[in-house]
Amino acid sequence: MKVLLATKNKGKIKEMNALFRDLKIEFIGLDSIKEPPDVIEDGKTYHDNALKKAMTFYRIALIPTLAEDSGLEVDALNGAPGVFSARIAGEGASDREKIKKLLELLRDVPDEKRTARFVSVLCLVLDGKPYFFEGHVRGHLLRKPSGESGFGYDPIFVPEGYKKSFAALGPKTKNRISHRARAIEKLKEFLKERLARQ
Ligand code: ITT
Repeated sequence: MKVLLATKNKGKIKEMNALFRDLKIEFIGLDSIKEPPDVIEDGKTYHDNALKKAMTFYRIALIPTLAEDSGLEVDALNGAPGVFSARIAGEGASDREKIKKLLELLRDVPDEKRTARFVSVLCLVLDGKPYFFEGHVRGHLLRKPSGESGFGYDPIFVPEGYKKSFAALGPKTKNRISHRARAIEKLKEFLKERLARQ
């Protein structure tokens, strides 16, 4: 089965490819589309944004299309940045700038109140119909970045039950327990059933 992976985030592409290694799915990237449009992520929810991204590219490519919207919800910020996680430091800001901005917002928040969760919502459009899969992971946020792997807020997010950040734990551990891994687990169950019926 060929699936268009509708994301421009290289970190996500790498993780998705690793997480789908055991299924017979060939991912095609957005570089296969001539002049891919920029999708404005103006939805109020992850579901709205994931649907908009998946549907936009499905209508162009007309093959099964997978998109994801994800974010980091910080308890001390009442769930922010959430759907704005990619734009917390303005459009086009680097991961380093985003982390810096978040750490500034959390400067006066004590260690025991620095709890947060990552959320991943996948939208798969198959034959024009959307299917959603959701995953979460809880953890807490460090005061300064640590570790080199992953992307986004990985250097400051320590998952529950661990002492190191996702970036320090490395891809093997992250891909077992992350929000994305959990959402993809559900999507895989769905696809296995579908592929068995074909
Ligand atoms: P696409 O829309 O092209 O998929 P994006 O980077 O804009 O790429 P999102 O709109 O879903 O993706 O933004 C989610 C942001 O949340 C992302 O840019 C990261 O900063 C952060 N994020 C999501 N998942 C993460 C993870 O596994 N590790 C670290 N940060 C993550």
